Amino acid sequence: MQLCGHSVSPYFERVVIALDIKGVMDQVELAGVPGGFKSEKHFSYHPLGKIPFLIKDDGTSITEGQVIAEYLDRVLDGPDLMPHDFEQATQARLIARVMDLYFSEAVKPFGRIAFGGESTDAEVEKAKLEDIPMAFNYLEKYMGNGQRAVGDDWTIADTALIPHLYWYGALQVRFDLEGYDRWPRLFAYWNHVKDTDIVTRSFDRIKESYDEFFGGKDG
Ligand SMILES: N[C@@H](CCC(=O)N[C@@H](CS)C(=O)NCC(=O)O)C(=O)O
Repeated sequence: MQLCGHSVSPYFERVVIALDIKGVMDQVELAGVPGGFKSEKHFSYHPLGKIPFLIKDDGTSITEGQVIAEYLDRVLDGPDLMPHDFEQATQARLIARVMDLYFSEAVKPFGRIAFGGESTDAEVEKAKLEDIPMAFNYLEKYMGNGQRAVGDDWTIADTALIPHLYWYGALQVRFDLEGYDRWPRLFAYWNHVKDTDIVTRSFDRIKESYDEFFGGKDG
């Protein structure tokens, strides 16, 4: 199987984190974007021309980072990242969904500026004072209080959180965004995981990927 995309994308990187936690990095080829980004071949695998996508051995593809991560969790060896307890599994999926739907939407004005685009002052202020705190309030409700996002073991929730929190950290420094202090569970979570090998390796991959694309300017 080929996992296509680049670690600069939080949706791609979460799948790589899943492979790393499961100890199966050697079972999936990290393939960039075959044919080039937005090529005809790219669109043949992903109708929107986005990353990530997974090319299975039969040549068909799966899109959406969360769906790919769940798929690989089921078909590959290693510890299960979807909790067996259904309540915990629901909590894990909720955390991933809050990050994907609300947090990533909230930080968009900063993302545009960081990646060379533009946002109005009003958009930036709203993101800083309303949308990001609201997304974190939502997340806080569903964060666990163990060693990891849900319970004490790595789950699919951690794979969703880690890359998004990398980007929040980068934006926080650049745009003077607030820390996690207002959200005790998120704050404690980050202190538990930020120096783990899983997070360190992920951050190294994201930085390397960013430098590849943007020459190491920021991030
Ligand atoms: N909902 C998708 C989001 C994927 C996504 O937005 N990928 C971005 C990179 S972070 C992309 O490919 N953008 C290029 C484009 O939209 O043209 C997922 O979860 O995989």
